[in-house]
Amino acid sequence: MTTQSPILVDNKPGYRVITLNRPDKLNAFNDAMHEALRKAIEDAEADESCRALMLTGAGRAFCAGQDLSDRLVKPGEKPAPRNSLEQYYNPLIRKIRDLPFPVIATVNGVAAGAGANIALACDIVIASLKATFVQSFARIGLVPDSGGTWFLPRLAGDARARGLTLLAQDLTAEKAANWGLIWRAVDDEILMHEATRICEHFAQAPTQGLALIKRALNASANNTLDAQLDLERDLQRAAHQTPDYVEGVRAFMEKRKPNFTGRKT
Ligand code: T3D
Repeated sequence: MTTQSPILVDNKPGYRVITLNRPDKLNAFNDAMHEALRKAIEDAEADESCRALMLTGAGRAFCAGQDLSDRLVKPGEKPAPRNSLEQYYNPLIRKIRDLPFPVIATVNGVAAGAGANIALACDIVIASLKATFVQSFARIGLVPDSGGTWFLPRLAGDARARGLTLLAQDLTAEKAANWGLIWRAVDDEILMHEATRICEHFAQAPTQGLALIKRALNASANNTLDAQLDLERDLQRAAHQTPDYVEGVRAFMEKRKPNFTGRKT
């Protein structure tokens, strides 16, 4: 019997596609999938030619969060203390936010529990109109994790964050887009085409500048306007030193398409 890999990696020119691959479990996370995903992301980060990352799911789901079959407690026993947030989910969310290139969640189907919040942590979220986002935690007595209690109030506002997390109802991709939680909801038939176009765009974009934009946006949630203005000044100075800035201005003046390399020097 062959064991299927919990993560599939497809190296495309200028970007990588990582597919969560436990379709029978709606791509729920077990330790092996966490380890494989961590390695795949580290490999992408170490590859200088990788300028964007797509995260998607195999089969009919994006990801159903933690594999609950690993969490079943026998009658009369107490649940074992779990370290999975510290060990896996929190480093994953931090890594997605900190990667020096855009991360695109291509949400092909249901995204539940940590699966929903991993998608929301990505820079661009494009979803099939068939997809739903489910803060399912309260259905089983848990607290939203993987940044859900941070992202949701900021993306959707406090009232919607409370409704979504406390009622734990399904949110359609269409409503998620209307509420500003995600970038776009599109017909299922064109999802991969549209997501690929985004990745191909990023594969030829001024990557160093995009990394600086990510840093600015990541910091803005906790900064005063004064602090953010100072940060923008510093990041703009760094952007001015990139070859892609020089190329961008030159191409504009020469009325041609820029040829961005994404390189640091
Ligand atoms: O303990 C810690 O480490 C803390 C960390 C927590 C992070 C978390 O993510 S907690 C939240 C865990 N996830 C959930 O609570 C979601 C559970 N799944 C569902 O609520 C539903 O499956 C969905 C809403 C995602 C989809 O519903 P539906 O009706 O489309 O599919 P289904 O029939 O429920 O599921 C299909 C199969 O996938 C089914 O298996 P079967 O009967 O065909 O053999 C189901 O058991 C399996 N599956 C779905 N989600 C999980 C799962 N198996 C294990 N773990 C899952 N999370």
